[in-house]
Amino acid sequence: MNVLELIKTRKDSGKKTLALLIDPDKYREEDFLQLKNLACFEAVDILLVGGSLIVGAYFSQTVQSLKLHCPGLPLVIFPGSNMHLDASADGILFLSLISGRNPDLLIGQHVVVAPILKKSQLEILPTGYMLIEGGKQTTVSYISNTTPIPADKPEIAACTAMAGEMLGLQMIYADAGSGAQVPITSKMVQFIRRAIQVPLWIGGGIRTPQKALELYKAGADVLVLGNIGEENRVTLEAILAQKKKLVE
Ligand code: 1GP
Repeated sequence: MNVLELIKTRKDSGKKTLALLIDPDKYREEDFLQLKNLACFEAVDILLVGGSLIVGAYFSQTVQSLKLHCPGLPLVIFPGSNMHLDASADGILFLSLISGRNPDLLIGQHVVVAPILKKSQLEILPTGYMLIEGGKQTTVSYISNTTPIPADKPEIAACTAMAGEMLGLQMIYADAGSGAQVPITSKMVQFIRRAIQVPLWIGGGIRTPQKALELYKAGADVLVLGNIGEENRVTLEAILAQKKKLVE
């Protein structure tokens, strides 16, 4: 089953999906192996690798290490630019930054990388990426040179997602950005959910089991956890354990 089918099948049967985002700059194999051996790790459905700015040269090494240790788990690239590619992954979020008005990230980089992706075996996941204001300027906002959608304007987020779906994008990912002070509100998630049928990804600043549950209940199909995995392993385990128990 490919990644999109997996997410849609889970969505259709009322199951929520959890994606763990691994930053190649912070990946430590021994730490990951400890996490992988915990019972709650079963709650992870997708491994995402990437970020808007990758400083080190460990992108491919990280993808290959994760694939080696988790051969059965879909591994999806979350690219910050068209340089973030590795053929060992299963798929790539082919992101169009629809909340912004930077043509390079709406279509420009896609044109450059399209022939390379065409020759690869990677599953292409056309995804409308919406950056939502999350309390402070994030790396992705700075690097992408785009203004996030204001956190208290759920109708803008809903209309943007609607337009993305109408353009044929297969998923919508609303992101407050890595390390956001404030995650996306449940109200905004509800607005977006009512506006679209395609799977909805939500991420950025999710740091408690309560918030994760709230966002799932508001209509998120996929939650992305990034920083919490690096900053607070105990909380990450609590969120995973809760997702395993309450949502499955
Ligand atoms: C960022 O949505 C992801 O693009 C994850 O954010 O690192 O804040 O969990 P965090």
